[in-house]
Amino acid sequence: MANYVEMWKELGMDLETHDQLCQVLPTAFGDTYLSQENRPEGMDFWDMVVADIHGIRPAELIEAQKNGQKIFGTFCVYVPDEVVIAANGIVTGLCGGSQFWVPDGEKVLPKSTCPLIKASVGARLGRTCPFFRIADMYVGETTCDGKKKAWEILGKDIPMHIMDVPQMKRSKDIEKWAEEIKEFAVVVEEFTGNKITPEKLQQAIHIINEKRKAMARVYNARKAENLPISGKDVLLMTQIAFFDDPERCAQMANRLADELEQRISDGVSVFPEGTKRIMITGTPMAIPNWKLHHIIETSGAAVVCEESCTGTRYFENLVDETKKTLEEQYMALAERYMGINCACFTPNNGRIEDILRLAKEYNVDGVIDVNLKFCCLYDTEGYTVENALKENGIPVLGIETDYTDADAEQLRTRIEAFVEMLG
Ligand code: BJ8
Repeated sequence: MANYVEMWKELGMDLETHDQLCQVLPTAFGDTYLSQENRPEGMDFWDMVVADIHGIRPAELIEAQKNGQKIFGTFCVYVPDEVVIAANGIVTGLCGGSQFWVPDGEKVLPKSTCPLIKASVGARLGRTCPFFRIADMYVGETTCDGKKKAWEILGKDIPMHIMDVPQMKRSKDIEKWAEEIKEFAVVVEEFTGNKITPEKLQQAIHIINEKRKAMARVYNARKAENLPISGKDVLLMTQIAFFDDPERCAQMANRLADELEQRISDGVSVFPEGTKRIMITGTPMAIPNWKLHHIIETSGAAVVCEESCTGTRYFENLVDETKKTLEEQYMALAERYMGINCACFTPNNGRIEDILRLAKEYNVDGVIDVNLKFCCLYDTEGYTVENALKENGIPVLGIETDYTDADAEQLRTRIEAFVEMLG
């Protein structure tokens, strides 16, 4: 990553501390990813992105800024990328997934805040992530209390727009969300200086739908009996999808899906026959949080699906592309985004239905319901999730963890016992 030092300097980054991250990441990636055997060749793209994760894409974004484009940093899958793209803006996901950023977050947040929020705030305030430095505007949302308060702190450091996500999903809530999207569009237009037209929005909707379809193809390949790809590799694709160019993401995911479909017809599997199939449900795993997948896939099981925002919640359901006016398009966006089932909604029966449906579609042997420490929403909903799974005869293991490695051995023992029990 050495070639990018000048760029990082210009971004006002803390180079000394950032250097420490650059030193540990390649080893962590090598141990977790490159140690896998028979990986699909199509993963070479994502390996390349990770190898220069703070270099290649940030450099592209800076180039785009020089050409007058604005970068919007987001933290939640409810924020509609389509609106930003329609105004010739660029979206980059900003959720922090490393313990490295947590201490800087803890300087301003209570320790009893979820690590995702602490890492996200720490990455900005500690000046150790180029993406957080590059974004011209952050877009927050009112999903959980921790995030709401974090936006107030981040908003002192950078322009911040907050979208008010409803707490329920009645028709009036969906209409409210359409209004919120419309207001966001005005903010984006003013910030970028570009008008959003129905044609531009339709084009943006198409681009993001194509990305969703391509990712769904990769996920579909995991439904096969012979698993052509590891869960870890798919997680990496999904994590990078949050900050990559959406058209390139679709192209690369389609290329990977072609290879996986070929592997399925050739009977190629990256796991031995009979490997137990695990679905993960719960809180998102932002890059470089590969901890749980790595433990599961080195404990005799395979992750075949993630019911999370770094999984099916990110790409399932398309936006209706047939709408012709902005009003209709905002409503179509609201309907699609309100179809995401995050634990911040009440009631949230849709999520339970999703989990049971996915367990069947991916033919899972067991479910690991994971909760990031101090996430009250997913922790509480875990009770309903686990009961529903048990009632349907699907073994489930509930886990709470954070970004540290302190509990890795304990988790391994519990997961190994769970996998053995599935046998
Ligand atoms: S749609 S899951 S991306 S809010 S884990 S920060 S909820 S305390 S990340 Fe999320 Fe949007 Fe929901 Fe998905 Fe809060 Fe919980 Fe932390 Fe969370």
